[in-house]
Amino acid sequence: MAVEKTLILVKPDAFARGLTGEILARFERKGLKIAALKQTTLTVEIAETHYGEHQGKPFFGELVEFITSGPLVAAILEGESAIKAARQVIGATNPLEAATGSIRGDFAIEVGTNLVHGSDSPEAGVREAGIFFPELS
Ligand code: ABT
Ligand code: MG
Repeated sequence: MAVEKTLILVKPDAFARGLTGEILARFERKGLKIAALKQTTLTVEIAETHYGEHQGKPFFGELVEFITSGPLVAAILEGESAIKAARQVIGATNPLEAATGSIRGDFAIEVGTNLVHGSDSPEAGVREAGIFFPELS
């Protein structure tokens, strides 16, 4: 076990639905600490950098359009095994396969609007934290 940092996004769909507080509360109740927090609206350039691993995939255009469509909330969460813990709280990528009790399982239906992002490795956590909070690195 190791203390890790993960980058969380409350995506524009969740922000617009007024789920920001509910979502952040679930991470806090899990035991993760909020180390940084901000509201921002992404430029296409930052969105393409953040989702760089998906460049060329059929859903990439829609993904960038969606994630830049309105304000979102970005947070760095810190704690033991924060990457895995946060992804457990978030649930599977496809909300219809996400467990009840997870954020996506409880509040989402479609994969293209699945409410929350969480880094998928410690390396991604460091990279993504640098994109959203350059002032901290
Ligand atoms: P993110 O936390 O947003 O990265 O989602 P997750 O890691 O659970 O899933 P990945 B595979 O990284 O998906 C990134 C975004 O792309 C969307 N997507 C994914 C689709 O729209 N269609 C697909 O077939 C797949 C595989 C879901 C994710 N984001 N949104 N919004
Ligand atoms: Mg991902």
